[in-house]
Amino acid sequence: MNKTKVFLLALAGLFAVSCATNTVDETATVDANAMVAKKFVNTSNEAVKGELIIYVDEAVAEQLAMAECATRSGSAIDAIAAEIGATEIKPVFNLNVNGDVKRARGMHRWFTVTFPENVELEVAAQRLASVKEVSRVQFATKIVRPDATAVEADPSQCAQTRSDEMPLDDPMLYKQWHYRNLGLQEIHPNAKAGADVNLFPAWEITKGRRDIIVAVVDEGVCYEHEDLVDNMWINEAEANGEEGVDDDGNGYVDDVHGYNFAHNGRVSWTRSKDSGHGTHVAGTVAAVNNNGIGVSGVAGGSGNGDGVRIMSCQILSGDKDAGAGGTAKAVEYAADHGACILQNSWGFGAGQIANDGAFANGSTSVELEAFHYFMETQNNPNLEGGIIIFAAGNDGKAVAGYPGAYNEIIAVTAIGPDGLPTYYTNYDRGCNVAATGGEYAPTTWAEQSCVLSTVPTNIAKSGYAYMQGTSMACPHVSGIAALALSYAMDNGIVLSLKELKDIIVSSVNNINPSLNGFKTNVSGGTLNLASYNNKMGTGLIDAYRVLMAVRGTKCIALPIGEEVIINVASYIGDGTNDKIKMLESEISQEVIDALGIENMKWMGGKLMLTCTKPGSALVTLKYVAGGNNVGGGQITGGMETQQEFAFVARYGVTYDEGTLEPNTPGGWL
Ligand SMILES: [Ca+2]
Ligand SMILES: [Ca+2]
Ligand SMILES: [Ca+2]
Repeated sequence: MNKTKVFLLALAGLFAVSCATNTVDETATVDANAMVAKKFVNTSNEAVKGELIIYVDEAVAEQLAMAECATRSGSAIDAIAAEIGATEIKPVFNLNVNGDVKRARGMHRWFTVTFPENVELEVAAQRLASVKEVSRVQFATKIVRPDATAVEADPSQCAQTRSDEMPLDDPMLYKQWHYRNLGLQEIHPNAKAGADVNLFPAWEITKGRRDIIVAVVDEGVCYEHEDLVDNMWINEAEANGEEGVDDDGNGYVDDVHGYNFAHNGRVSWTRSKDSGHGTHVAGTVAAVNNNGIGVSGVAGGSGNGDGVRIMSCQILSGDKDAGAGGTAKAVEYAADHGACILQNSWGFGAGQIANDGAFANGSTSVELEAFHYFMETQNNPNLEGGIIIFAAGNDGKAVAGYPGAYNEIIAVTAIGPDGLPTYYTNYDRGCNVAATGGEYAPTTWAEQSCVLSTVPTNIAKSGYAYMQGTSMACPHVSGIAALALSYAMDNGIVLSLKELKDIIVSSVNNINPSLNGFKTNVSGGTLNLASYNNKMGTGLIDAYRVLMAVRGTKCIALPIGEEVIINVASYIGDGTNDKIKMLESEISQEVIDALGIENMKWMGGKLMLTCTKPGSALVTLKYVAGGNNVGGGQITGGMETQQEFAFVARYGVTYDEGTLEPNTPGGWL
């Protein structure tokens, strides 16, 4: 996550500067200055010099688009453009692709104005804002690099040394505790079984689909990486075209696997200051599965060319970033070229944008314009729109950074292998759901407790490394969103964007019961866990529950090591219907093994059992609906019926001390 200080809407500062120059009609000038100040989308804090973004009215947009010279468009802007020495005024968005739709949305009204860097930025902004036809002025805030350190994973150290059966043959999968956590001390002294995204049972249902494209907005993705190359999105016209030529006429030269919006060229990952961050994130979403090498990706397929595809929308490159306009174009590119999931492990500093109003209060930024375009573009027949997922940020603050904090975007917090909040994660306001982001083990700083994924070989010779951060938690959720969509496609289910978001934030396991006392963090400090209670989003995302929600199967959460009673009536209707009586149903050995079920018995139409380990399984429960006399083989008026349920056993599940029934969390189902 970057730590940019941006977007603070401190209009008062600009206002004061303007007033000081005021000599004639004070009231009129103050009013005019107030009008000008209202046009600013953000402040000049951390802004790039020599560049501003403006939003103009229809007529000026036409004139600027036609103009060959920045200062001679025949529009109201010419005089100011000449005054600030503007060298270029270019539309932000690419109207060559999907132009009619973009014009209807007003996207053609955004322009990037370029002028000499020695021109005072605030003065240039004030001058442009003084033009009546300019309704918004945005500073191009610098995006600071995510502060990511990759620690090389040595494949020989990562080879499987235990005898557990793994679902895929990727040799390093067994070190990816973030997918399936067995609670091993070799990973982390306080590792907790089941503190994971419950991926293995989800993989029994789907591992991805080729026709789903996930755009990674980040550093460049190393598309040559041995464990990513087969899951890269390919722009066929460019792949089979000529170098240096825009073969598909989309306005971008040689955009074979995406585009570098920071350096305007090919996707890259070898400049100094490149950290491997984009490649790491991409590997979590869709490293190639079951290919006998490296790691596994959440939606990386089964080894039969069926992984989801990664598109690299590069906004960070060496010491450059794409700025506000370039970032907006990167998001636009994703929407224009088929992506339906937008993976974003970047953002602005927590608390620097106060709230949704400050982010989008009638002065929508150019990035938000692009986000809305992405969300409202349908690229997949089974998802009505595009889903945007962001890291919540690593400031350790009780608020997510924007854009993730925005209400239409999912912001992901991070837990460690101990199932507890990490020392760095943001939490509380604006945070929606938690995932595994890893955290160095206290005192030992052992890296195995971070997230293991792919990096370019110029970052780590082996091509694999550990990193920690909400940046690493976020792609777990993007990958799970891809699995949800894969499963929806397999079953002909069409999801609205809201339905998919609802499924993701409600298919979670509760982490609150563990949030008491203190946790020693890696640098010897302590976290007061109670301050995270109910604030890590809805809970820890569970890939299996997500798929069950897509399928429409109810989940029954079961605690571990506690005797509980399952009464099917609690899960039907409003849960209080005494005309539903459970019949003895077959619980297969497979289910018993998956959850380590002990002491199972049927008593009075209820099922009593104890789970001894984390696990997930499907169970069909039979019951009599509407019967008022069940027993002794006699049923009066009842209809024998059955329903499929998913049992999910996890630590921290609570139950009613009186009835011994597990508490049923509300939510999507
Ligand atoms: Ca092209
Ligand atoms: Ca080309
Ligand atoms: Ca692999």
